[in-house]
Amino acid sequence: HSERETKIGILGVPFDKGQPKVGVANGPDAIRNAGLVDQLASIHKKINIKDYGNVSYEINEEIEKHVPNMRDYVHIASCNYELSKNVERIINDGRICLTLGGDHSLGIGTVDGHIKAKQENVCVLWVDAHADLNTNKTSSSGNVHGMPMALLASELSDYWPYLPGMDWQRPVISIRNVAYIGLRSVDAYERLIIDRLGITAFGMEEVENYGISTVVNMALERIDPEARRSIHVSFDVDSLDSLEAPSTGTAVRGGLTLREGVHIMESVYKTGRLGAMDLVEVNPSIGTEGDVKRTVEAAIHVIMAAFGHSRKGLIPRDAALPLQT
Ligand code: 4U7
Ligand code: MN
Ligand code: MN
Ligand code: MN
Repeated sequence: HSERETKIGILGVPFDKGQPKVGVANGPDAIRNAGLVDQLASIHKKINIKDYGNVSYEINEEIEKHVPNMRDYVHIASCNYELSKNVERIINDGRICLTLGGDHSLGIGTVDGHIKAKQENVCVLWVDAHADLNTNKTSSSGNVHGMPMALLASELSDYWPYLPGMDWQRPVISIRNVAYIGLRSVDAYERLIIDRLGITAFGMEEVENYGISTVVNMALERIDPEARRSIHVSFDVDSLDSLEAPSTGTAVRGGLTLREGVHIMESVYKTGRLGAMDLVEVNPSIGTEGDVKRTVEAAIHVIMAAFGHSRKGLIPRDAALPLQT
């Protein structure tokens, strides 16, 4: 374990229209204010960080206002359009794009931007309690943060109506290049799709049966068998147990420990192929001050592991043990 040159581009997405609870738009600043940049910089000297600030968007008035059972559709389409362009630019700047959410509907734009930058040579690790695989026909809530994977998957494109203002978004990721880790709250139609399409899904049962280390290795082997693809990790903080990350809108008990979350990202870091990471669904308006602190700290630990922080400690590359003088 030693230092490796790592260029990071941070992008905040203060977006909350993919779900009904207030507060999740403050996720990016809560994570920044807890010292994210300084902590990342402290991993080692070969880390180079640029904070691109927050994405802003204007409502595209051309877009027809309504798609059945997709709440705040116009916001979703307009924000993700800007987001995709930002992610594409950051990756083309030669940086790993770290997107701070915001609710998980932003996964539409981040995965799209990553795919455009890397000419489709991308695989996706979706770490989440939920599958986020609903269409507007199957969703019981109409909340788009439960739909991004279904919008991204090429195998599901026939199950969507025409989506005005979303022509830029090509559902190009084959679901064969996607793996889930952490599932424990899957809707009936989502389960149907997972089974019919044979999607690689490691729920909490598999984490128990095999252990997290084997699970990550199996997941990466399935979605990137030749070890050539750029890896996109979309990390929903609700994948963690609600004792570890209580301040989130759709908490589910019985989830990953922080150690398991950290282990996933350490494994991804070791591949050297992390291309983009989302850390989403931190809601600083939910829970006590202590809950918020705990959740934000958990998010930062997971991010640190993704960018090379080692629990074993790092050997400085060119240094010798200081002599007594
Ligand atoms: B999250 C849900 F019905 N499946 O569609 C839905 F249970 O980004 C929850 O993973 C979605 O937090 C959760 O509304 C979306 C519900
Ligand atoms: Mn999610
Ligand atoms: Mn979730
Ligand atoms: Mn959620």
